Amino acid sequence: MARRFPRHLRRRIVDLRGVWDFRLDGDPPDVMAVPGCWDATPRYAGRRGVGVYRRELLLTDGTPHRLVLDGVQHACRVLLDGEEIGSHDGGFTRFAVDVPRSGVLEVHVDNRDGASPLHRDFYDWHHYGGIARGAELHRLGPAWIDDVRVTTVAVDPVPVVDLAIDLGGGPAPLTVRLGGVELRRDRAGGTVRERLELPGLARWSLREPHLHALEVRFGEDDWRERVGLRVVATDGDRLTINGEPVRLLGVNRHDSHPDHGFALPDDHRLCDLQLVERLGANFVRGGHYPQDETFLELCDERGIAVWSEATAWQPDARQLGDESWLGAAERNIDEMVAVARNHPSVVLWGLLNEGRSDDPACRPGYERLIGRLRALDPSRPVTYAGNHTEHDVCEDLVDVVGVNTYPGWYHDEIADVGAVLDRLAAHVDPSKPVIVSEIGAEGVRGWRDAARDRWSEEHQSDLLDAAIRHVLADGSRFTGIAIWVFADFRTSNAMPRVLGRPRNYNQKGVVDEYRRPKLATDTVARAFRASR
Ligand code: ADA
Repeated sequence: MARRFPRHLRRRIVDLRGVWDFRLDGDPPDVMAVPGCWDATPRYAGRRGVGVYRRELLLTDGTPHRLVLDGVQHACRVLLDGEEIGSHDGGFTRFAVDVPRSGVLEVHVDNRDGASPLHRDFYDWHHYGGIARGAELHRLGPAWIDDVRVTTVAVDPVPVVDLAIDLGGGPAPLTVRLGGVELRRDRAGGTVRERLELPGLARWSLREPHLHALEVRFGEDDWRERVGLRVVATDGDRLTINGEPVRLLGVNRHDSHPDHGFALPDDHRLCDLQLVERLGANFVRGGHYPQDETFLELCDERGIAVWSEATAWQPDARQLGDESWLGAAERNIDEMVAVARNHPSVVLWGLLNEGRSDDPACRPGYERLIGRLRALDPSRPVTYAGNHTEHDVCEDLVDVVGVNTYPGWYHDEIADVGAVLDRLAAHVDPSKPVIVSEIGAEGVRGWRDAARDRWSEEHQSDLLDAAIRHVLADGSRFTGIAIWVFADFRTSNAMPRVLGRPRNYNQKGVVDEYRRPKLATDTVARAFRASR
């Protein structure tokens, strides 16, 4: 959770990273790292249950204090001296719990199938358990800042941003500084809205990702962001940034690693981005859940576009008609937007991966969740990755159409890739951009085969080459491509999926789970770079 660009320099924050007391179900007392995932450690490999994390919390004074937890997989109850003070479901997002006094903190973390409606074993990934992205204790003081939301409303003729600042406590002086503009107000709590004109400030783009420091002070408290001035829109069948059409070339990415589960250290996230850059890519789809904030910060700096996606995998009418599932999905959307919205790299909001968008019974669920996203942030196009393109009844609800398809792997042959992509694209409203949001083949690293058969590195490489060249061809209908997938990843042990996943890994990675290259690495890099 420690950000590259610290959000607070003045607020008193105790970073709770370290080794906590831990006990999984009836096992003997033990210890576990925070951040960390217990089932990525040898003693608890593959274990499901309720892990109780324990440590003492000391409040420094009588002002409000808040415990901030990030990426608790998948659901938890938070207790202080045995009394419940909060609960949460859904991993991959950040949430806060008010802490009334000093005492012994326990976080009871549940990674069993269905502990959260958003995490089910039939999904095509392994649901590691733990406090995966960090924990902090914040002293808020007598006046504090709850949130800062920054939206670029225009870049021409001068950049203009809207700020919304949520304040607690007070009254106290409020100061806002951004790019030479300074505002001073005397305020008590509530939301402050300001519109700032920023003449002369450079814009953010994929090629020139300029960032500007925003500092908000309220009494003793502070909140800092890096602002990228850019407007994302669609113009007919193109996606634009600052009015310029962009082509998104990249990969889908799981935020996981065999040695760390979902608790990737920053050096691993940086390593992933270095490899993404080596591929010549400018785009990452966070499939299928919100990415860690440090990763977004690094994308902001490097001009890598991000499709930020709320957690879901193939929801059907059962989920999309179930109030508890929809409620959890809404909270997940709210929490994703809260973390990701100020990051200029996030150019698309995504949701409901491969949901039953062909089933009219699902449409009300799509309407509700897409409506939620648009209400929270009308400034970004919305999309979903669909695999029912020919019979889709929800496509009119989104701005950009994502198409998931596996020609040359689950059906058809490599020679058919172009025809299959074009046939699917022909079903999409011609006035909307289309992205190939998933395409790929399994390639077992080390399995080289002169016959270039399925599962070989050669077959995977040939397929990706064909797909990228088709998307980049003159007159292409496609605005982008996200290869499935950046790195191999552990998947669910549930039958029958495991029968199609040797080693229980999804091996459609361009690199393997330890980020070692396959033949496809160079092939993709050559094909992406040829477009520049
Ligand atoms: C789907 C799904 C991915 C992954 C992929 C595959 O399209 O969206 O999560 O499971 O298939 O590898 O088969």
